[in-house]
Amino acid sequence: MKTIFLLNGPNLNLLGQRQPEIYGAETLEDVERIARDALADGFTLEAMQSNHEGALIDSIQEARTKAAGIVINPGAYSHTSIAILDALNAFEGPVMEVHISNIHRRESFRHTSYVSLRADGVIAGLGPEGYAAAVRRICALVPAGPQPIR
Ligand code: CA2
Repeated sequence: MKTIFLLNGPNLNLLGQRQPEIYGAETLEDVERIARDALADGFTLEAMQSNHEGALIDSIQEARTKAAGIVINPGAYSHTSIAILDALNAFEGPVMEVHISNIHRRESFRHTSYVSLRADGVIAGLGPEGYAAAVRRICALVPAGPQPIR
């Protein structure tokens, strides 16, 4: 079984509770289920959300030995965190960056993402469906066979 890490950053625990006009009505739990439903055979999903940059970095480092790929919505850290970029640069597998909203149609400070410098793909504006597309892409990119022991 190969593991995909699904990481959600700050404030995404509030999904479905506020600003549905931007982020939709689905909760974080819904998003994690949508992502899980998109897994190909032989893959499993490990999901976490944190409001703390260091906790996200700890998970990315953990992924180095435990995950075949990472789907990450870094939230506002996308636009600020060189530390998350550095952690992702130390991960060898595919990385998909997801934004629920279309960050390019929003304030200019959301138009750049440090994480995009590392991501193999970037999805923005598809709503929760973006997580499913990202999971499908990771499954397609990861070679078949057992997870290598690093
Ligand atoms: O569109 C996205 O997924 C974002 O990564 C979401 C971040 C934002 O800072 C990025 O620019 C784009 C914010 C997540 C906040 O989520 C909330 C959800 C419901 C209510 C309040 C905040």
